[in-house]
Amino acid sequence: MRTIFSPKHAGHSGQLELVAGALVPGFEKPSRAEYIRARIDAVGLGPVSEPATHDLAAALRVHAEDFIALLPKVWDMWTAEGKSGTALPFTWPTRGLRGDKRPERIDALLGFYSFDAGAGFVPGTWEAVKSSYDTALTAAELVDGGERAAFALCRPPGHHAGAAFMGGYCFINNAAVAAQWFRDRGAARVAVLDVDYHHGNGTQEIFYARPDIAVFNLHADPMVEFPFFLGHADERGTGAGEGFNHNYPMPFGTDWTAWSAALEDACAKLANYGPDAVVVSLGVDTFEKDPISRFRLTSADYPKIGARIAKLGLPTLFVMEGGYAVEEIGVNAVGVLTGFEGG
Ligand code: SP5
Ligand code: ZN
Repeated sequence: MRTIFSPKHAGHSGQLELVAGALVPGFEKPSRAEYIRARIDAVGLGPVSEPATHDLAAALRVHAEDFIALLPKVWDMWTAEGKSGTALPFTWPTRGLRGDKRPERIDALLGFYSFDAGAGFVPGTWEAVKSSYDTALTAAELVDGGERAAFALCRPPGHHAGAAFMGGYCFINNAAVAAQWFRDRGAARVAVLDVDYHHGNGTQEIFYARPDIAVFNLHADPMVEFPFFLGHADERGTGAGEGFNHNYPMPFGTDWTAWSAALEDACAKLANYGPDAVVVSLGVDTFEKDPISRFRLTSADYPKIGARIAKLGLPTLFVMEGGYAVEEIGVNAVGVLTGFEGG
């Protein structure tokens, strides 16, 4: 399997995030991608190449124009106000405030276009976000061109980003961009299978009213885990999209036995849906040693995930999402891919 990977991810580095009342170094750090990159070579997964540059048209198919227009400007607007450090919001237009007025100042704009303080900007953030987007599209082109599968080694991740908001380490929703791109290239139906530990709230929001892109999400119960405000089992889609969104919330401590039962159910429904392509939001923060998560998958489980996805027999794009146990992230993420290839 071919991998697309950009060294430009590394500029998104040193950003702080708010954890338990303190600003701490972000868990979503450059070494994550480097460990995966190294593991690809170690196991001989296949060639690795850099993405081609794309314009933002494919992003505008799933994101709001004003939101996408802001992203390249955030850092300059932040420093123009004399600020440094990590560009983070601190005010949000929640219930009881006005969400119809777009403020002028950058700190307010960050709140207007975020659902948390988890997507901080540093000087290299936009270039990394753009390279992650290019990575997803370039890998999608390989699958569209006839490859059985491809791996978009995206960083930063994307599945928490919605049509007009960032959050949860995510800025542009790479998996959603790719799924819509497959539709625009002629796929009648596309499925997104999100196996990250956290609910892919952005992907769900983007496709919630759509019957042509079905979304399957396996994740920790939002009653007790981030993103908290979406991801329940009763969220089944709306309007024409009713019945095309499938959530599998699971309790802390979920191991392979319970998790794989959910995967089996999702894969059966996915096969029945009959998509022309599958986009896998590949998070490996389900790992037992993940520092921010509470599932109990082991490294031996990840190849089994890949093998089950391969059994679908569909053109498959893997898009990297979360996973924060950096020393094992390469073994686990690439384990899914080698499992897919039957090795
Ligand atoms: C793509 C992805 O996996 N995003 C996850 C965003 C999670 N943000 C909330 C992090 C909460 C961290 N809690 C730290 C507990 C440390 N013991
Ligand atoms: Zn996650």
